[in-house]
Amino acid sequence: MTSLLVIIVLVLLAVALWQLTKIFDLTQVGSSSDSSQVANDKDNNIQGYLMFGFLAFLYVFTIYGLLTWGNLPLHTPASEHGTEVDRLMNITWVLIFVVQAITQLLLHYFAFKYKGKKDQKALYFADNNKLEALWSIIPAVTLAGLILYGLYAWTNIMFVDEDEDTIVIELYAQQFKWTARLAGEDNVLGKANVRYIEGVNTLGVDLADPNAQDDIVVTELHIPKGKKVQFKFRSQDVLHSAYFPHFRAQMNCVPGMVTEFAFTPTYTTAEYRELPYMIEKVAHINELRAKQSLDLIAKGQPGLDPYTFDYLLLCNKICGSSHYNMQMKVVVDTPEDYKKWLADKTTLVNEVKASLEKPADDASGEAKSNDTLAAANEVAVK
Ligand SMILES: [Cu+2]
Repeated sequence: MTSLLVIIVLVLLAVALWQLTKIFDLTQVGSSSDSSQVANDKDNNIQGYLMFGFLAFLYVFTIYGLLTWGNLPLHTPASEHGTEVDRLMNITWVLIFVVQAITQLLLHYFAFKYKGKKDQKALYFADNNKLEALWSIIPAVTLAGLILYGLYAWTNIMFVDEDEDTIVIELYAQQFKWTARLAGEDNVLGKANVRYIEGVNTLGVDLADPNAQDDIVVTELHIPKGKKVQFKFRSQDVLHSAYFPHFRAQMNCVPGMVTEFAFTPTYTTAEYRELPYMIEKVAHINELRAKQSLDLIAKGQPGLDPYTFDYLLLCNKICGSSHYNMQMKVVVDTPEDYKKWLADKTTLVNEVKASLEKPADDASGEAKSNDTLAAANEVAVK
């Protein structure tokens, strides 16, 4: 509402200003000054120099932006293919930067050089084949090179050797959370379909499928360092996009189909936290949080906890009202820690069994799925 009022006030101010200039023009009628609507040499000169002014603004703002926000892009990639993605990205940036700097200079310089002059006629110039060939071929070859390099990098990244030893994990997207399913000892995921969704079985796994017997469902994802993880994505409702910024990986999650992406993590969470750039970044975030905490405490509210870095899986497709908060913590462990983490996990089949036994003792006879899941976990741990 406030912003609407501000907009209305701004519009009214603009209208008032416009009316005032009109009145001012009317007061000048009959005076000796040049009231012609055609630009004279003086006007053209001013416009010509303004062109240079704008060029200077562009350059100064670009340098300012690089200095102020240049540290914000993602830093060290945490996956094997990440360096390849970053190289492609950096080449593209450098190319764009150089071409932009030169073409803007030429554009503004020529606008100044060929500004209007009294009695000067424009030269009629039909075409120049040499020039046209030059400015068509150079961008075409550059772009083709860039695209071919991109395709080559993409094919390399997406290729998974069938004989390669990988870990298969399903990521299930729904408004607004992620759930992971580990393929278990056989490393094959059991079939799944939305029709099988019932109670604890929130991913719709076909519990009769032999491959599903050892599948494990988790809400916090752990993966081991140095081993290729093959992710298979499904979506329950709308389009989502699985985005692992630190691993330079992103893939759409499409209802009705399975999409894939595989990568090999190269830093454990603990190692990544120790990178000098990350230590500095976390210290800066905590400085800001400490300041904000003081304000909050002064208002009688609880302060903020200090931040520690964690890898995240985010949703990168605007999928609804809580899209911004659709995330899952991803922990990269050493292979030994990964084994330890995996050791006490219960299979989905056992969870379902436990949940079916539970309501029998339950007077109400029906337990909500979350409660059932917790209950099944409890039974399993015992
Ligand atoms: Cu989403």
